[in-house]
Amino acid sequence: MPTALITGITGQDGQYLAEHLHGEGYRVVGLMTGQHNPRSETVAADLPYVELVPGDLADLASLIAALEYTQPDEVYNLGAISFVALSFKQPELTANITGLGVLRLLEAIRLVGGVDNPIRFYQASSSEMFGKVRETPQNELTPLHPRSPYGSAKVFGHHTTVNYRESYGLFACSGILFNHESPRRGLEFVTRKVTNAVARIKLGLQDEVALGNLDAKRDWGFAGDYVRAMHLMLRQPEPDDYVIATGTTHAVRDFVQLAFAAAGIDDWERHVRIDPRFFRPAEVDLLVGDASKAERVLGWTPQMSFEELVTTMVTSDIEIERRKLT
Ligand code: GDR
Repeated sequence: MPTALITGITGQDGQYLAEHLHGEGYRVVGLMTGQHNPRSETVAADLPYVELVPGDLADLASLIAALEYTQPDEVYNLGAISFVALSFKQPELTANITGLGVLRLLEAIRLVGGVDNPIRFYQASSSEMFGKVRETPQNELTPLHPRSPYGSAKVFGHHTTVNYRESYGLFACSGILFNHESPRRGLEFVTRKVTNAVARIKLGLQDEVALGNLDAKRDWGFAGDYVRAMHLMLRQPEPDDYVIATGTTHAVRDFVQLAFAAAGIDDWERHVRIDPRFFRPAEVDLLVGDASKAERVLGWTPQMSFEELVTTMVTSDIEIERRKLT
């Protein structure tokens, strides 16, 4: 039975990946930060087959101990300060966890794995690295120009992953994932913030939602589709980097309109207030990915359409909010 160690096990992607790997016959171990972390109870309830080990991306010794105990075949680094807006408020913390955390984990893998290092490593890189985009669509060779402390930290993590592959021969892959969403998305991200608000407006629990820049364009896919790509990368004969995206882009405004429409509300503008607090010091205006390499080499294509994704999230949030009422 192969063993996978996942950092960021409590996040959206950690949950989908754990389910996927469990279904593939893996022993799944999650790295859990903190003392009496309340999220460990959620993991135990939702993913009872996941084993938890203590460890922190800020603490190299704890990563070494976690690897020695787990003896993983594959390590997926999904742990990060992942909210771009927060990274402007806590840039040093973001650099430490999202950036240096990658270096620490790679060092731990190098030390524990030894000379014929069998541990395969996946780094969750991000389309935020493209930032002020130099070309459209963006592919694996597009120059990077990050626009936030989060984007800069991800660039460091990405280059470090490539560097460990080239320096030490590690089987290290970087998946450059464009935005991926689901009913499990955190409420701070714009998609889930909107679908949650739409559900509450539909049920008469609130009247409006405050948002920032509606003109930004994103390539939004379904997280469940994207974790399959992570696994496929580590199953190849050679390590490499891949863009994972749908190849279509929509403005935040389109997402909002479609989400309201999915709940049968047509006059969406009446329910949206623009609040400058949600604008960022620097914005990523347009993202659209070219995932043709992933299709060609990994045989990966996304299954869920944008429209289906929006409808699924709205339907799920209406159900969640309804349940709270009863
Ligand atoms: P992003 O996701 O920054 O692309 O990073 P997010 O959903 O936070 O923002 C998307 C776009 O929506 C605009 N926006 C708002 N965003 C939020 N969160 N809240 C608002 O009220 C709001 N109004 C408008 C933003 O300005 C932005 O342009 C996500 C994260 O998951 C990263 O961790 C990941 O690496 C990338 O996707 C790929």
